[in-house]
Amino acid sequence: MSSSRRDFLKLTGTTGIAGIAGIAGVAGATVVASTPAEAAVPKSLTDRFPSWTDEPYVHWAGNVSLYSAKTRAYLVKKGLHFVEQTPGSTDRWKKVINPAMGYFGIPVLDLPDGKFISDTTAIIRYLEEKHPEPAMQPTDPVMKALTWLLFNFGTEGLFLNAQHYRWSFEDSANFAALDIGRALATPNPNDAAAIVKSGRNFQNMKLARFPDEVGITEKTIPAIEAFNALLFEKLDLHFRYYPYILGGRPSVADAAMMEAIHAHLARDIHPAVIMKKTAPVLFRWTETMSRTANRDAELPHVPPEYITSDNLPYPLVDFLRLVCKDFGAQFAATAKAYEDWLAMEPDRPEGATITNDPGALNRQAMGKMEYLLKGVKVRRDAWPDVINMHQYVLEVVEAMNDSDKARWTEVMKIVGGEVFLETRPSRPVVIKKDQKPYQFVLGPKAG
Ligand SMILES: N[C@@H](CCC(=O)N[C@@H](CS)C(=O)NCC(=O)O)C(=O)O
Repeated sequence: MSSSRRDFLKLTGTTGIAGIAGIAGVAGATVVASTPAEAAVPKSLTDRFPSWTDEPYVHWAGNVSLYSAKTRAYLVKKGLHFVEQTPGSTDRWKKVINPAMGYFGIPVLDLPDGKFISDTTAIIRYLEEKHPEPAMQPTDPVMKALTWLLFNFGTEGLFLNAQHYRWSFEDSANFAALDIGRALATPNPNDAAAIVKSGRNFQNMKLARFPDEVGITEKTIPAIEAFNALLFEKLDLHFRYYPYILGGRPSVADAAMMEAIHAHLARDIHPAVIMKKTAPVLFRWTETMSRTANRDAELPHVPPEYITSDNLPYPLVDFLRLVCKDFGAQFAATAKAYEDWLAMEPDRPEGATITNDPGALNRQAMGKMEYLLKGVKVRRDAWPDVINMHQYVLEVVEAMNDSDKARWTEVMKIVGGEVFLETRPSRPVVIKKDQKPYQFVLGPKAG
């Protein structure tokens, strides 16, 4: 059987409705190879819906997956034609993607030419360049820098919130484990026991690693929860006035924030109840971000434009202060861990993998870092992703004229973001996730 990307484009045989009380009925679809002839769409429909004839992007993802929610929200709001597929036991995943990457990691984006890209940031940077319109970032340089800062925050600043609220509560954990089992289901998606077992194995692996790897412990949990309560409160207020984080138009920052806020906090049982009770408008934002229409039903008067940097509304400023304080501390510790890692072996060649644990390449740890979250010390692995994303902020700032630079500095000072002004990695972190070695690697030495 060919392992072409067409293997999974057509699902047939949704049998097993009778099994509705059990898992078998849900997963009765069979994956079959579809040929161009089989995939043909009647002419009457192709005339009305031309995009049906385009080759779609394939988003290898999981509905339950944290990072998949970022790329999915991006694809939806960008208006790109895509289909989503869980890895399961499909040939292309097993025989092509997984061996090429050398580790399991989703999401992955299949391109029409047979190539693929892994990593949410690499995928979004690629698509923004390939499809400049409609842009998912403001043109005003100050707002654009802010967008990439929030992109970094949304991608890595809420990891502890996401994992704590999923795995520390039995109801949430049971729900997620079942969903994960289905996404990974192999070899038989109808085997309920195997699905539950696969999800449970994943859960046990995560729970065993979280205290040391990311610092979720009895001591840090109260701080994570205090931070989460403030996050919900501030975002709920902002979204009463604006449908998106930067105003009347969605951006890559919204997409990144969907990662934790939608995939875990709005879907998992325990945090979803907290969100619906304490931050219902934030919950509505997760729905708005999941559909293609950009105008929000409750906020039709907001023009479809980004907020301008000379007119930042108070709730947004207040939220940015929270980001700068709490993510700022994590960011500063990551930057220090990176410089320490560089200093350990200053002559590493360009292209060297940024890690101190070559066995763990999905999450490349550079060493341990420590920072304070709500006054409590968090000790955890530092990841190069955060430095890579900061470079996109610096790129925008470097291209600014003097008056924009002055404005950016002023805004950052107002919201307590000095650390984002001052931090400049001494060697670039290069994202290389569209070809081997599918890793973050070192860029050249300066000068
Ligand atoms: N930096 C990656 C992280 C992707 C990632 O960690 N994905 C999770 C699923 S949400 C995964 O594949 N985990 C596999 C594992 O932990 O073994 C990205 O932005 O895409």
